[in-house]
Amino acid sequence: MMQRRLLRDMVRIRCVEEELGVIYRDEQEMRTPVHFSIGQEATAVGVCAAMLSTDVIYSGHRCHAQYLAKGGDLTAMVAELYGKQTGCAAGRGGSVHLIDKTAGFGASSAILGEMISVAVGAAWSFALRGEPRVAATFFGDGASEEGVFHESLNFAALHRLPVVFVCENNQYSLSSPIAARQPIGTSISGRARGYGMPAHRVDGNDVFAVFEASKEAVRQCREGNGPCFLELDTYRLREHVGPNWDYDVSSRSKAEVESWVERCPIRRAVGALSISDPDVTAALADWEREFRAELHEAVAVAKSSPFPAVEELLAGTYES
Ligand SMILES: Cc1ncc(C[n+]2csc(CCOP(=O)(O)OP(=O)(O)O)c2C)c(N)n1
Repeated sequence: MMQRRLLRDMVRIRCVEEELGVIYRDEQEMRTPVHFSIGQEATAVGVCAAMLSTDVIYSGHRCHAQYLAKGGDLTAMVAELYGKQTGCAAGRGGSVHLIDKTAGFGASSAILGEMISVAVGAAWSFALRGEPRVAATFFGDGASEEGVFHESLNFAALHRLPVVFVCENNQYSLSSPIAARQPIGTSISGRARGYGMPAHRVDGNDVFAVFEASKEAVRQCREGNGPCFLELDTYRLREHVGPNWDYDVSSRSKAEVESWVERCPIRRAVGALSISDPDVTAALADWEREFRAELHEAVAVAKSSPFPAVEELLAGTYES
């Protein structure tokens, strides 16, 4: 049943990231910055569940959740974090440069906003070739302040391209709150509407609401009616980069973070589902065991894999 699948996918991402966070901190062997989506799983899962495997998504620095939700290979992702040749970017990219073409995960990049334009380019190619495929691009509220965001929305609206813009509004750009960066009364979805596309603001911690809104957005794109914008309100529970809680060191208060722990998308989905599906709590414990074991297996594979050979390091660059 779809609702269970949505919950299960969120639990998998949460388990993978929580375990990775502990190993990352304790071992110091993954030499890559890691931006976790702990607390934001509903956005990736709800949107990706509404897409087909032939559709393509793009993301930014906070990309593990979307990669996994779209069906990206976990073993290759973990190997990438360890910088190994078996990684999804052959150990050259690290956590912020994931890719899995088979799963329809086009690319991610740490340059804020860059992938918004690349997704528009992909959607343009679908339109020119007459392929019934849809592109989606995930980015934060901070990235919506980049010039490329505005150019991309304008171009996509002008050419009626099949692209879903997914803004994960977690209210912060590093430790800078949105109120310190945008004039009072600004609405990111409102700005998108100004470019002439439908834009919806949705509770991004309600996976079922995200899924319903995404189905509609993807349908509209696939039917050739042009782009659609989703602003999904959510909250990053851990520090901007790394596995720790940050309320002692950043501008976020403990009370604020805790209020969002209460609104955790997994808790909420369990609460909603357990009314009609009382066995879900028991299933949850089984899934957690399964996913934590799956992650540890991927870590073992990554550790036993080779680093790229020194003489191969320029392979794939412009110079080679
Ligand atoms: C072009 C560019 N400018 C600045 C940065 C530095 N930077 C990295 S992450 C980040 C904040 C991003 O905030 P947001 O887009 O809201 O995403 P979130 O981290 O909240 O998921 C910034 C400013 C960058 N990577 N690229």
